[in-house]
Amino acid sequence: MNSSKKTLLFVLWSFPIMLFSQQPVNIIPQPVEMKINTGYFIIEKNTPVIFNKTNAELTHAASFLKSHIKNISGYILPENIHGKNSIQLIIKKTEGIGTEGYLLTVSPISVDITANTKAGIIYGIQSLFQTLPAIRTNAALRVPCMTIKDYPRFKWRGMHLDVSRHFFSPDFVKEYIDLLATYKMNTFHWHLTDDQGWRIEIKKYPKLTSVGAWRVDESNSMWGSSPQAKEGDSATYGGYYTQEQIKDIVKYAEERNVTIVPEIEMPGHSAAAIAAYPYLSCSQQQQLPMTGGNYRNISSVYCVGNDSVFTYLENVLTEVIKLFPSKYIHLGGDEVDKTSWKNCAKCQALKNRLGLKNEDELQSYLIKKVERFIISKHRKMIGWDEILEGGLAPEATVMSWRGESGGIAAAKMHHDVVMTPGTPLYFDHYQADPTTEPLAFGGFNSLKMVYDYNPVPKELQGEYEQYILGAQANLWAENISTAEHAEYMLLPRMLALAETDWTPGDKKNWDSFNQRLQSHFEKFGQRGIRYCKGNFRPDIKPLVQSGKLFAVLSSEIYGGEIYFTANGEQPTLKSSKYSTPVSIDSTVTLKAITVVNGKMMTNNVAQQSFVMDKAVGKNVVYANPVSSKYFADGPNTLTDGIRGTDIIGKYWHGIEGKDLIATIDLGDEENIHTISLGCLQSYRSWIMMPQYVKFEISDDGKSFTEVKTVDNDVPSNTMTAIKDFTANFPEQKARYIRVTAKALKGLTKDHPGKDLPAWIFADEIVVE
Ligand code: TNX
Repeated sequence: MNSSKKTLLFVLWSFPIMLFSQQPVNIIPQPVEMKINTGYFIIEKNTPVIFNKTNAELTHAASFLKSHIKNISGYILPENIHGKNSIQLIIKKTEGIGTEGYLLTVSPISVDITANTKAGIIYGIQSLFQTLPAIRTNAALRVPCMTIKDYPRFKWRGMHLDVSRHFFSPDFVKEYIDLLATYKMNTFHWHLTDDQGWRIEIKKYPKLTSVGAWRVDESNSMWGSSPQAKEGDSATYGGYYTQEQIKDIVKYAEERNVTIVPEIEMPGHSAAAIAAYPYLSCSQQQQLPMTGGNYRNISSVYCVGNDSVFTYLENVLTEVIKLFPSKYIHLGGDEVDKTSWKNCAKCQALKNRLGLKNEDELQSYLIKKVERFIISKHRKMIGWDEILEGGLAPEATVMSWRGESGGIAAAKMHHDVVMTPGTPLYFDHYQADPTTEPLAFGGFNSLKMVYDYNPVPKELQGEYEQYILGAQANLWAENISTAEHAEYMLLPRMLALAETDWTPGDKKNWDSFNQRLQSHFEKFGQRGIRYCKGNFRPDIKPLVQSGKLFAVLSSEIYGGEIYFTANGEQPTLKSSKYSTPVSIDSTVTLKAITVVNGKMMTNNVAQQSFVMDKAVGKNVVYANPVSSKYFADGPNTLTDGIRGTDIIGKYWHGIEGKDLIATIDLGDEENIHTISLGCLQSYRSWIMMPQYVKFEISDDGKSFTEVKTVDNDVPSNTMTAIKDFTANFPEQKARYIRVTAKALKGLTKDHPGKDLPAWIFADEIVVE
């Protein structure tokens, strides 16, 4: 080929790329159908917005569009001037997109957004915004040509905010709502009342805010052990929303198609209300709102046997219902300590009069009675999954937070359900390596865990699926006192939830999401919004394939590579680079780091030990049952060859308040000289070392001989520790091994849960 031909070919090949190379479209949540075409529509200062002015909803949507364009460009777009290029908003009957869906068509001469409702128009506008710069710019506003057909998978796409444990300003609440709306979330669950502060002005009960909204400032203490308020202390820390502010926020949310579901907690989590009006409790004692999580000598539950409590609740709800147009009113109902009812003459008299079996039925009586009131006001009641206990109110919607089981039970009873299980949807839990993160409530819910969540559990697929309204994440604020920290816990996990709630399951793709996310990070950065950069610690997971054990290493970070060692040394950039599962043939500890662009992302190394010993694969029998909440991989977790790490929800067997007594049958008599049991201490999660561990052996499984007892030497105030209790002894023959980890009598007196049962967490039993 001569050189001029070569040049010509080069020009032909590269020409379309130069002309038509598109800026990428990184919409989150991923639209149902999207096709990117060549070319752009350019929004200029005189680009008109065309819509039917007689339609108030379209008029609102148009001003929403115009005000954002003005913010980023300074342009004040004209309305309804017919020129060559325009942006059109059209509400008309359109098949296949439902009530919240939209069609967005961008060509070089027009942007058309079509929907059945204002909600759809707003979502079309949000998708359009995501293609534009996030902050004031002099650059051209170029929108890539494309066609989108889009609608949500679920109708409840929720995000919660606890404003009681810490108060957040009205401006921040608006910013929060704005973030929800950007990602097409449509429900804001506003947790307005709790033990540590009542946050909504109620005209009939002014003390709810003059007293209940203010607590003694203990912000320098740990939440769980903060000193309680004493009579005479001055309560200066807090705040509340006036009814005028609430109306303004409701309107702001409505403009963005966000419904605010207010939560007024009852009968528990009500210490602040009781501080304002002591007659509401059984004891009727004076108190101040709680300063933290120490419930000693505090009344936090309304008296159910007192009629004036119901009058109060109805009066409060009447004002709440006037302020919030939401179909749903959240009544709380969680974590009710019913002891005060057991000791209260009025509550017991009511129980006997109604012939109720227990205090759970008293709670159910209260919730059902208040539900009737809510229904009489043409609203619907929603509550936490404890409202199932003692009988579910007839039309209640259930918010399943203690895992999915409450939600599954409710759906099977034909009740609507919102899924919000602690794992992975509690955004007050850690999202990255706890040693490098701000203090969180505990737990671990990474971005990918949120992304991978499916709101429809296996048990409900098919017939019961229709009862799942959607998924919601909760942001409890015990440890979150600033707007920046709240944003940090929210972002980017809410974006993963938004895609889970909106995009059909088969259209979700983690790698694509992770890649699209990068441009949202850039925009957060430009806007000064704090977000978490993610979990840099690699994940190490066992994999058994054809009877062989492997370790699978992965990283959530976009572009992350993993380097690892298997010889105990700290991994560096010179260690082995991970590509395929590592075969595990002997006792080994893998250590791994994440590397991005040739840079180690954290000094904190992921570590997982695998053991090969005489107990691996053998059956374990427990004298006291292990908690179903901490059952790890099943009954033989103590002998599965995988050691528990500092991640609590993984690999550990947990037992509350009782001795852990495990017996292993080795199958045959073996020569043994060492037995050990690994235990975890995690002070803030009430997990403590046992008093001691006793090791016994036997050849018949009936009569056992003690070989050694090893005392604990980890101080009770150590926050986190993993300890192997190890017995070395002269070699002996044995077939059965019994290990007893002795429970503490109760949590120690320095602990916020003083005298209450502690947990024992154990993994693994190693026999050599
Ligand atoms: C449980 S979730 C609670 C909240 C706490 C939260 C901390 C629920 C219904 N109750 O009161 O803030 O755990 O994660």
